[in-house]
Amino acid sequence: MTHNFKHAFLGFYFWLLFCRGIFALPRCKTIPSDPNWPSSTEWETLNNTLGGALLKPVPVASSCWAGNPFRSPVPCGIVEANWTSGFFHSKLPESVDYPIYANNSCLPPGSAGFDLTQGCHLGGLPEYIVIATTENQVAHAVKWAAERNIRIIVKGTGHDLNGRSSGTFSVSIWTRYLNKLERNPSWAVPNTHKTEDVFIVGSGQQWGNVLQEATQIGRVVTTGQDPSVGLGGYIQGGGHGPLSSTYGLAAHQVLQVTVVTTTGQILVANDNTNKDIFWALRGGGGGQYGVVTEYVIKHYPAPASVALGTLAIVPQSSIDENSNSSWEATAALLAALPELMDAGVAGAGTLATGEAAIQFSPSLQTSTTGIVATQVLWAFNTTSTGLTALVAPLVAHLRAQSSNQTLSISWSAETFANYTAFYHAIGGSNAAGSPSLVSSRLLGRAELIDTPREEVVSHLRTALRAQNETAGTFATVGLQGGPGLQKVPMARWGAVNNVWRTAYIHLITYGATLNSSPDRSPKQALADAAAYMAEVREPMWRQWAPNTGAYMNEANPFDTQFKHDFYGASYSRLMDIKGQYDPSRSLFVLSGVGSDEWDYDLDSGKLCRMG
Ligand SMILES: Cc1cc2nc3c(=O)[nH]c(=O)nc-3n(C[C@H](O)[C@H](O)[C@H](O)COP(=O)(O)OP(=O)(O)OC[C@H]3O[C@@H](n4cnc5c(N)ncnc54)[C@H](O)[C@@H]3O)c2cc1C
Ligand SMILES: *[C@@H]1O[C@H](CO)[C@@H](O)[C@H](O)[C@H]1NC(C)=O
Ligand SMILES: *[C@@H]1O[C@H](CO)[C@@H](O)[C@H](O)[C@H]1NC(C)=O
Ligand SMILES: *[C@@H]1O[C@H](CO)[C@@H](O)[C@H](O)[C@H]1NC(C)=O
Ligand SMILES: *[C@@H]1O[C@H](CO)[C@@H](O)[C@H](O)[C@H]1NC(C)=O
Ligand SMILES: *[C@@H]1O[C@H](CO)[C@@H](O)[C@H](O)[C@H]1NC(C)=O
Ligand SMILES: *[C@@H]1O[C@H](CO)[C@@H](O)[C@H](O)[C@H]1NC(C)=O
Ligand SMILES: *[C@@H]1O[C@H](CO)[C@@H](O)[C@H](O)[C@H]1NC(C)=O
Ligand SMILES: CC(=O)N[C@H]1CO[C@H](CO)[C@@H](O)[C@@H]1O
Repeated sequence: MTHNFKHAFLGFYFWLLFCRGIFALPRCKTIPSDPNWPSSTEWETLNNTLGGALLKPVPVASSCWAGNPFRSPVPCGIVEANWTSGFFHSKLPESVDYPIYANNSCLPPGSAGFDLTQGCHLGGLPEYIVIATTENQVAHAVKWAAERNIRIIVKGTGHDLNGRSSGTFSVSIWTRYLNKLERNPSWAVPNTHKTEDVFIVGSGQQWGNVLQEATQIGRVVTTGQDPSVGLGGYIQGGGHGPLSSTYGLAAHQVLQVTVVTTTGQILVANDNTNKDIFWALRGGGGGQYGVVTEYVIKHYPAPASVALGTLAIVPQSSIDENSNSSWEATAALLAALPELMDAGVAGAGTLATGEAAIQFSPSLQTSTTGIVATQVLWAFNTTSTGLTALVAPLVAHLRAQSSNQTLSISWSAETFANYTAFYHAIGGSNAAGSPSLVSSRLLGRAELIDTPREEVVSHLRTALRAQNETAGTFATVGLQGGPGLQKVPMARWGAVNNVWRTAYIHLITYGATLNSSPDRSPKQALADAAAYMAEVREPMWRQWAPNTGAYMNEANPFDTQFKHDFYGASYSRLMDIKGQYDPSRSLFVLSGVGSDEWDYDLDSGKLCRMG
């Protein structure tokens, strides 16, 4: 009896194991301390199959640490001097712009988050990196890793604001040398008898190179504002820039994608074939469905000239009346933007408070309790005179509102003879290396114009609040939606969150303090900043703009409503596609589809299913 019972029990136990093995995925991704982590011989075999393209990461800042534990060949002084340059990190296989998401694992002295007690480890960096040059290599590597239950990440430039191109205990596919850049003036458009003049571009290319190639033949492409931004994750998240309000987002320009899935398939996806993953890769988020190797993209005629101007609103002093007046004027400015955009104006601006305002407005002598707005505006195929004529009524309106000299309102404009000179002038800082956690929202007419002005002012005050009130903070005002998006045909829309269709402004706010310290690990520091955003910013957006969402590439990855905010109506179809093409769930990113089923613990480095 006892014997039989024991037997039955064992049988049940083995049945359970059997079920887990066959039907259920393992709870956690395999890590080096697990017995089933591949042996060094197996990694060597993989390396041989990949033609020697497998790299054990060498944290570049290792040279700054006693004994240079990883033997970094780059002298520490060079690392220190370049740490805040996005171009620098993009050239390195392991490095990312926002190292807090890689657990600040090996930082140079003086950099944000540096902590002598933390030392230099692989830590949050990948275990191995594939320096990919061919699709077959990528296919072999990802299938190999997925079969061994090892986490896979994809790094192009490493610019990601939300750490989505880094990951502990992972194999990283580095796309930098998938750098094809060709024009095909008669590319056969699938499903039609037509041809189109296109660029065929490797996913690891950076926009500056593509634009340079385009402008040489009198054409332009839908880049980001900085030349260092890569195609890979930028396109998959949507991709806005100086031309998006004219032609739509970068995802809308894609006619074909070549993608390698974690099952080892190399797929060509377009309007005719593999339509579901083609749809997902246009706006459904980077690093989630497969490794894109190549894009076929549209290009457009270069404008004959570009007008560029700056409208600045600066409170004359910190007295209450001036301060209030600056908030009201800023709300009036935002309300005027949709009309201007419909008339062909785009741009990018900043709003700043506290001490931060001084940085943005040299004319401001002291910190302000008001807000400083610096709105850069541009328009194509026109001159400074043409742009000034469009902006003049707004400038006059703002000046009339401030008749008691509460504000200084200035406007100046110039004309650029060509797109290259304009792009150079607006080119951002390509900045990297400092921790930040943003919270953002897409705003349209309903939020900017139809919402009562005093409510907009109140939301703006919340949007520009800072955890450190003295330091203040800033926000960026991107005129990146508007008419160009409204004109995109549905066939070209892809999985981009459809709230972009009615959005005009992409407002990104900062202001959460994000400082790791010897007693606050990066995980805890991120959690603290996320808590501030969850308490102050996110509820404000939900009140002001409940029906819109956020641009996932520049948004709060800890937003608890990321499904609604980042993906909107596309979410459930994206879940299906993710399940189909990445059945082993090897590709995890923060706030990716299905990411709420997983817990990525930066302290332990473990990536495990919840529950
Ligand atoms: C200085 C700077 C300026 C920026 N300016 C703009 C701007 O003007 N407009 C805008 O829209 N955004 C801008 N961004 C945000 C930008 O969209 C994101 O940083 C985006 O993640 C960049 O993509 P990437 O491929 O260059 O970066 P990466 O960090 O390399 O990748 C980002 C994400 O995409 C995935 N990914 C990358 N390549 C591939 C691939 N080939 N296949 C599959 N997944 C891939 C990665 O796994 C990761 O999840 C800017 C960022 C910075 C740092
Ligand atoms: C892979 O092989 C190349 C070429 O033989 C070698 O340089 C490299 O160090 C190897 N990578 C690893 C991780 O051993
Ligand atoms: C991350 O950093 C913390 C210290 O800030 C450390 O305790 C932890 O072990 C690190 N985790 C990994 C995976 O490197
Ligand atoms: C600018 O004008 C050129 C013709 O000179 C035209 O081809 C192009 O489409 C125009 N661009 C924009 C953005 O209006
Ligand atoms: C400024 O605005 C605040 C908040 O709305 C209000 O309490 C205060 O009375 C205003 N001050 C002046 C001088 O208008
Ligand atoms: C200007 O100041 C006067 C006197 O203080 C006040 O009555 C008036 O309302 C102010 N006007 C504006 C536009 O603030
Ligand atoms: C573009 O304009 C700049 C500045 O006016 C000029 O130096 C440059 O030669 C121009 N480039 C082309 C290709 O016309
Ligand atoms: C707040 O910011 C000010 C000004 O930048 C700085 O001097 C101060 O140390 C900061 N306070 C905290 C608590 O970080
Ligand atoms: C690789 C890289 O970006 N190097 C730069 C580092 O900084 C020095 C000095 O500022 C530059 O000269 C290098 O080009």
